[in-house]
Amino acid sequence: VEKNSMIDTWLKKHCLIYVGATRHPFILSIRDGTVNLSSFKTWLGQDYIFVRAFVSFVASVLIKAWKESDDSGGDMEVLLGGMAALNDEIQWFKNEASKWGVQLSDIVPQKANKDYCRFLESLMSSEVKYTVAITAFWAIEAVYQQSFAHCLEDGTNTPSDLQATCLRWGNDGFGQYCHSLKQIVNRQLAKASDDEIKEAEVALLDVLEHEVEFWNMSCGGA
Ligand code: HMH
Repeated sequence: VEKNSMIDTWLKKHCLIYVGATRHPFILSIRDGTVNLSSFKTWLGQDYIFVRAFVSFVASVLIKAWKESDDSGGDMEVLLGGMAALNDEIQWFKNEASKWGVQLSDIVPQKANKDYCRFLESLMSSEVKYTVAITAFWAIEAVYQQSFAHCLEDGTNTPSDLQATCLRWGNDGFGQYCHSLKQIVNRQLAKASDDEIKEAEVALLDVLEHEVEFWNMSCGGA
């Protein structure tokens, strides 16, 4: 079905870091039920801050789509659907935080989070091409989709009070959405210049590294 998928080629080439991001010890600890709840709460509070930066990044990708892509692939609709989901997600974080006794107004972003948000901000520049930004966007969503779907497979020990979290990113609808993003990326890469393709590959690797650091930070507890 997916011939000439540049993304699949890259994921094979960068398999180790990709597995590092999508099968991180933090995710494996949710999956086998040994997760430390203070790590989970750290992740929850830090990710809320991340998502607020992420919404701004997605807005910037939408602007690039409007300027650079023709209307044929339905890119704007896919991105707008993603933004609608993020609106939901922010409310979900607030509810979840109050459930777990996490005070969101007190959260101080940790270094890995600040570094990741700064990276997003660098991609918001109008100098950065749509192809590069949408590649990063797909990767950011795909890591969470792959990670949390892994916790929902048969025979896993995911604690029942974390199932809803895993379903948020591990549900089939989110999987479909990531697939739509991936198709957009592959289509963009197929017509991109060599320089753009190189930049997009670097952006993918940057995302994977930031995701690993973000999980590491969560494991740190505190
Ligand atoms: C750190 N990566 C991080 N947080 C998220 N919420 C996502 C990806 C996906 O939305």
